[in-house]
Amino acid sequence: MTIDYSERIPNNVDLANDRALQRALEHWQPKFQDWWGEMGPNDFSGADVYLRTAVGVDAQGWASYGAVKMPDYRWGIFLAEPVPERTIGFGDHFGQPVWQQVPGDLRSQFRRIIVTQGDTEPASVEQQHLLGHTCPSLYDLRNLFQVNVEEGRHLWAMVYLLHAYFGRDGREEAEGLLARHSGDPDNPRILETFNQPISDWLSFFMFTYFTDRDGKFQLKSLAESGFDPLSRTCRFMLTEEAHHMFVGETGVGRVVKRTLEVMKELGTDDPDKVRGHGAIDLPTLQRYLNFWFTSSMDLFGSEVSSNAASSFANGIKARPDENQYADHLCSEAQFELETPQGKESVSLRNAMNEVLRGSYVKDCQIGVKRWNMQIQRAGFDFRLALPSARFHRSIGVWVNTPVDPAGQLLPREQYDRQLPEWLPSDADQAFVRSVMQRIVQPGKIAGWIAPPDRGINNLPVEYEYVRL
Ligand code: BYC
Ligand code: FE
Ligand code: FE
Repeated sequence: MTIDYSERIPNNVDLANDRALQRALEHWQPKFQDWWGEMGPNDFSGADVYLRTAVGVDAQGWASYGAVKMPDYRWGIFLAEPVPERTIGFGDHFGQPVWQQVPGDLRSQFRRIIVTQGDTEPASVEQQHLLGHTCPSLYDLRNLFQVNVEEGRHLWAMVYLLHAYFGRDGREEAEGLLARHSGDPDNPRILETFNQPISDWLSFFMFTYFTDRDGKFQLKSLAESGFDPLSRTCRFMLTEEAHHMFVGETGVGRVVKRTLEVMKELGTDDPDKVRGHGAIDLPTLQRYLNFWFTSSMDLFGSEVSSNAASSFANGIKARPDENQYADHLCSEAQFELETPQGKESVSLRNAMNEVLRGSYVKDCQIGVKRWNMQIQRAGFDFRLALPSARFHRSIGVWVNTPVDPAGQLLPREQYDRQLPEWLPSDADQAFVRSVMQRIVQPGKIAGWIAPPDRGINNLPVEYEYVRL
């Protein structure tokens, strides 16, 4: 089905033929726009931004590019094409046809997961609300806004499901998604990472590398869902997500590149000298990485989780790329878990969060390897590393355990003394903020980051991606 842009809400779900649903969503639309105007990048409402907009849902050529003022962005509802005769690929309903409606007994479980997913999307826009003011280039400013409008669209994706399949409860939850706010002490976002401020661009790049990658893995496991509309929604969201992680990987890579240039020029890796030259030293990058990686690890939930087991059993949420596994029932299998008390064997279904987290960690390694290649080629010994999964955890069996980034148990007082060395200190953050000077001349770039290798959609790097 093609996307209909003549409608008030662009969509490929034939909204025009469901008047009640259309009315309900058109009622929510101005509330979304108000939220965007208040919590989004509202100081840039008048800017022309070179944005991509979805025009189809097939993998090839799904987007069109052009200058758009963000408040006029056409947020819509786009589901990937249905797979004919699709069946449920895991759990107790294995082999049965997928559901086009939510089974009554699974309503609250599905709703909870959809709400949790939906909650992260506007949260990230709120977290990045002021970043535009300190952009290192127009190219980066455009990427920030591209990510922001697409996270707004991901909110639409979940709100569509809530309105279309969950009746009055769903409509209430859709209101809640605009009422909670990142970091609001009275009404915070559901998952902790989404209440952390993102007040500098290094955090933004770490967030899009590590936290959007949690999005990738969660969406992949929901794309396996037995509830077909959820699966199709998530499949299309994944095509958008790839760019967000690209922004993160290349963003960190460009910071590393610039830092190495300065290190070579000065002939030293002394952090103070590197900083004195306006670049961000590698140990500081490592501390930012430690923070965002460990926070994102918590997003997978506890290692042992009855919620995860029942989501798998009930056909709600599988493993990413479920068809790569031989056993789709997992009713007998066990999983060896590492806990502070030693090895423990748990049922595989109960360990599904840990399985997901394991695939995530592997994927995270890829970028770290690339960044380290850059450092190695420049002739320096420093290496970035993902900290151990035990380090600095706020969820699961390792909570409050004094382990260092290498995963070694430490005496509590030594841990407390050393922890500040492993995470961004106030001074680190103040320094990083101090180099974040706004650069908005086309083709110019801030001194702490290298220019990108290429521009957007085959345009040159110096293209005026945002006309302020
Ligand atoms: N912070 O059984 P447990 C994205 C709660 S990112 C706070 O261990 P479960 C994006 C949990 O909710 C992808 N609370 O975990 C990225 C539960 O609470 P209740 C987001 C947490 O339920 C960048 C309790 O602890 N999508 O798209 O198996 C930009 C016990 O939970 C946290 C999803 O997460 C935490 N970190 O799994 C924009 C997919 N962790 O119910 C967007 C949907 C756990 O006892 N969510 N808790 O009050 C899920 O599948 C699951 O809810 C979770 C947790 C994986 C989050
Ligand atoms: Fe998203
Ligand atoms: Fe994203």
